[in-house]
Amino acid sequence: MGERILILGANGQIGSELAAALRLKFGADNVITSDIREPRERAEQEIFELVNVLDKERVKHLFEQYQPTQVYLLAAMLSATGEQYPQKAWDLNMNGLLNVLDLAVELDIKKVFWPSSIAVFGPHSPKVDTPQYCVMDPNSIYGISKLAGERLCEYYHKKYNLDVRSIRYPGVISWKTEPGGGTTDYAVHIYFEALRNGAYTSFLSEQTELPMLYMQDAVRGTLELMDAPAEKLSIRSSYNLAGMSFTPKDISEEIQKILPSFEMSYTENDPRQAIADSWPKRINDDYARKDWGWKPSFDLETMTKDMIENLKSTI
Ligand code: VAH
Repeated sequence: MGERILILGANGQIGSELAAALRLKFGADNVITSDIREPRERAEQEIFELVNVLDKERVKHLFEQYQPTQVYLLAAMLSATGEQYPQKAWDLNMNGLLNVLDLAVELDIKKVFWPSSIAVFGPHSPKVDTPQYCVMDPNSIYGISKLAGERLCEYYHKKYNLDVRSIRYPGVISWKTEPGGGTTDYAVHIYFEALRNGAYTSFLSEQTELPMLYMQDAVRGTLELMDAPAEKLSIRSSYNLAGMSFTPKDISEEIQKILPSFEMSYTENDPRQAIADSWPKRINDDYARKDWGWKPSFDLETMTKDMIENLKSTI
């Protein structure tokens, strides 16, 4: 039997583009997308189901109805929104994951993907060249839930031999779906605002350097990890993955090379600044490079050109 993919949380920034890539790879008939509400628009031949990942019986019903060989769990509450609703963020991020892990073991799902984040690092983690293993003291509920989730993934792999795989995504940047509720979202909105209004006010200070990844690289890296032979994978918590690192100042100057009249300004005292300040600046992804050949293909210059080129034809 061929691969059949179920994506939970498919309407989000990463889910929607992963779904498109998985339809291309496995055929639209073999990819089932799902989320808590209907998508704004459906792709041609898209099979979509409504589901709340906290409704274990409903998730089990989808597993039994579609018999997926791979499940991608992308439903989560991100860092900034999580700080407004910490109990909801913990419930969704943890119990959604536990439901999927338990059902994957019960129903013998071949592979599971679950996204972690560089948010698992905290104020005492090394800021530069942040290694796979180090002190991890996240102080956002999102980061705490992602760190706990990584521990669960490794536990379910070791105890039940579940083939669950994960990536610590940096801030992911894309033009197709505007993200919501993240601390790194400024690096997406800036492009939309640059084209709409020729100006952007950043909620992060100009020197706030963060690890980032272009969506094409995020999707390719995810599929490469999922395709890698299981015996090659030495990390079953979640892999560090790096693309590029930049500051709001860097990205504004890159945009000005293409849109010279673009104006950048900064607000102060935004609560997301404290979250960003607790995160690393640059990530070391040696394990991903060694275990499954990871290598990013976009940098700030090529991403900016691609973002502006694509947004020009959509805005
Ligand atoms: C957030 N985009 O900002 C997410 C991501 C590393 C950041 O996890 O919450």
